[in-house]
Amino acid sequence: MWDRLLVDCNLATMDPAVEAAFGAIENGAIGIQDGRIVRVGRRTELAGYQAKKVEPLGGAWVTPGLVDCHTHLVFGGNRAGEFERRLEGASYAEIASAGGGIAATVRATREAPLEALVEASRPRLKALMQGGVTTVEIKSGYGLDIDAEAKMLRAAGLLGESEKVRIERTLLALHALPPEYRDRREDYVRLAVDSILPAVAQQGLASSVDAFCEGIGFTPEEVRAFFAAASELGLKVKLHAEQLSNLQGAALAAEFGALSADHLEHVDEAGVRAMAAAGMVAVLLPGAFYALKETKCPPVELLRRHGVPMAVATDCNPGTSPVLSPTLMMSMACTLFGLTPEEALAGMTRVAAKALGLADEIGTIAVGKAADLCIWRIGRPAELCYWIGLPGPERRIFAGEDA
Ligand code: DI6
Ligand code: FE
Repeated sequence: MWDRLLVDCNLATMDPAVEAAFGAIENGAIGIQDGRIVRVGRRTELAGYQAKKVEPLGGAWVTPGLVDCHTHLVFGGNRAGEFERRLEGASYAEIASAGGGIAATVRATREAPLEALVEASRPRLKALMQGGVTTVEIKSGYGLDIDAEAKMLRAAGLLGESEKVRIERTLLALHALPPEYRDRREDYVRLAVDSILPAVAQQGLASSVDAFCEGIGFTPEEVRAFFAAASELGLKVKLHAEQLSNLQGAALAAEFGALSADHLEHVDEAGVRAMAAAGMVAVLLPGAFYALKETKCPPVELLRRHGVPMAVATDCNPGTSPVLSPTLMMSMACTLFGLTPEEALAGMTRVAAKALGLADEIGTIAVGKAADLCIWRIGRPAELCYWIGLPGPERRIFAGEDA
């Protein structure tokens, strides 16, 4: 006797083993037991089974819960004032030299007590959840010292404990040079590698590390030192690479067996080849592309040709991607980058799960996976990408429970 049996629904399983677009099973059914999917198939194939609760869904579509594999959603304050000034003509550089930009968020994040940081971040997490997200990756990177980076990661952990969502935490110690290290960058990199990283690893506050490899961020050699130390400590690595220029970050990440390289507007074929050989995911972030009014798209055709799977994420952050809607990112991935709706939905489910190293656990509707599901009142899966500003699923199921 199962806990739940969902019937009278269509399934976009996103399972490659199901040979149809979107892994679709029309007139399907899902059996759920102890928070896991125990059976998936056509209604007729599940006819003999019983459950405590049999739930007809009136012809709705069921997808895997959405996975947002790249966010910076824990931070203090916000930068709406800077947004207004930029619209009035102020440049990003002017704002930064007046103490704004990332430095402003670092100040606000350091000042906020842990509880205040949790509560400031909760509405953003709730918005993503209402949009259909059941797993979120959250990065640090606005603390930039041991205590404040640990505080950010603790805040992310507390959010995960108090909301029906899975949280994966990433230490992004090499995000920006903190103001007090302006003329001492080597000292800051040493602090990140020798102090912040081991402290975070020892307290189990993150499962992976990330860095911003860019002219305005950190050099490949600085990133290499950080990745080498992180790998020694058993942490997975991923990288903000080739967003504004090509520093061969994707290839560097590949050397460390990275989970993903993210942004990638400026990646070249050598970088894509290295990613393919290392089995990495390309995480595409159309919110930042849009907000920065970028014109160079990530090389989607090249990624396809080399078989590099593409994830799509919000990059939710206060500066370059103040995005609160996962389905809007799927829409933009199609319209701005040329993904198919099936690629975009895979990018926020199966491929995003792979980008987090959780492909065995979440990301498709398949036997053995966590029962993280979204129920959408739509006529076909492409509607998830077609509507601009879709409010979210009618219902969300997290670990087998309504959420
Ligand atoms: N990529 C970006 O564009 C930013 N961080 C990053 O890794 C900007 C974050 C911010 O402005 O707060
Ligand atoms: Fe980012």
